[in-house]
Amino acid sequence: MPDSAIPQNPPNAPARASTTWHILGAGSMGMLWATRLARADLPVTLILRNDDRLQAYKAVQKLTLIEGEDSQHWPISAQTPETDEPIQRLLVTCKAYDAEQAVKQIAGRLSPGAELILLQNGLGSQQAVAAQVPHARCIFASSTEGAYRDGDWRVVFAGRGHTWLGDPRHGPAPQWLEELQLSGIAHEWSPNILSRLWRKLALNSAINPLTVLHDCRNGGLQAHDAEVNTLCAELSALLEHCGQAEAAIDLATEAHRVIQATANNYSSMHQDVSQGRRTEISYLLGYACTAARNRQFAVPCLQGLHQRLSEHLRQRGLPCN
Ligand code: NAD
Ligand code: KPL
Repeated sequence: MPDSAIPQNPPNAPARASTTWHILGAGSMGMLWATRLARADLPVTLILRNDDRLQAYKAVQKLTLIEGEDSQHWPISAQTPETDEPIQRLLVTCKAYDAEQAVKQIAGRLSPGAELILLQNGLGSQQAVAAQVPHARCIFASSTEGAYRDGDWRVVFAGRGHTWLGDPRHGPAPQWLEELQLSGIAHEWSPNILSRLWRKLALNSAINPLTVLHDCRNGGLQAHDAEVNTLCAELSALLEHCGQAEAAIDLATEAHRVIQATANNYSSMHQDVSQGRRTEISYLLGYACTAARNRQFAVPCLQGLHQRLSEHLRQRGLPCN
C-alpha cells in the first residue's frame, strides 16, 4: 500500500455490526492496536487525555502505522474522557502507573456488562483497576510485541510478538477474540494469565534493573551471570511461595536465553531511564518486594537491587515509584 493512501474496507471485514473498541491511552501500544483493528474495518475510538490532545489530533485526524518500509494512515475517531457515550469494550493501554487514574475518569461511562482489556506490564495496576470497576469484566493481557512512537500520532511496529489474554476469575474466552484474528494480532487465550504475568514480571525484574545499573544492553549481562542467577533463585523461591510454582520453572535458564536472544537490545527500563521517562519499577521489582514483605518472606538480593535502583532513579530526578 502506498504511503499516504487511506485504505478502504478489506474483503475480510466481519458481516455483523461489531462493538466499538474504545482505546484509553493513545501511545505506542494503543496506536498499534487501534491501527490494526481499523485495518480490519472494526470500529475504533481513541480516548485522549484532554481537549488539548483532542485538538492536536484533529489537526491530523489520522494515526500512522509504520511497519518496515511501509507506512499506512488510518482516520480513527477520537474523543475526551468527558464525552457522553457509553463504553462496552475498553482497551487500556496507559502505563501501569497511569491506568487506575485513567480508568477512574471514564468509569461512569461503562455499560452494564462492560469488558476491559488491561495491557499493562507487571502486576498491581490490573488489580487496582479491577477493584475500581467491580461490575465490569477485566481481562488481563501480557504482550511480547514491541512498538514505539517516532512522532505524534505515529507508531513503529518494531517487534513481532504474541499477546496472551486471560480472565483471572477463569471466565470463558470472549467471542471478540475472532476480531483480533481478523486484525492480525497474534494472540492466545491463556487459562492462567496470572502465571504468565508473574513469569514476565520475574524475567523483567532479573534483567531490566541490572541493565540500568550496569548501563548496558541486555547482552552486557552475560558478564554478570552470577548476579542474574542469584536474583533468579530468589525470584523462583518467591514465586513458589506465592503459589506460582509454574511460573518459577527453569527461570534462570529462561533469563539467560532472553539475554542472549535480545543481546543487542536495550531493555525497556534502560530506554525509559536514558530518555528521562518514569519507569514501571513499582509494578515489577517493587511488586515482587512488596509481595515478599507481605508474606514475611526474605528476599535480600531483590530488596538490595530495589534500593540501588531507587537511589539511581532518585539521583536522576526520576520517580522511584
Ligand atoms: P506509552 O507511554 O507509549 O502510551 C501510554 C499513553 O497513555 C500515552 O499516550 C499517555 O498520554 C496516555 N495516557 C496516560 N494517562 C492517560 C489518561 N488519563 N487518559 C488518556 N490517556 C492517557 O506506553 P506504551 O509503550 O504504549 O505502554 C503501555 C503499556 O504496555 C505499558 O504497561 C508497557 O509496559 C506495556 N507494553 C509496552 C510495549 C511496547 O513495546 N511499547 C510492549 C509490551 C508491553
Ligand atoms: O521485556 C523485556 C523488556 O525489555 O522489558 C525483556 C526483553 C524481556 C528484558 O527484560
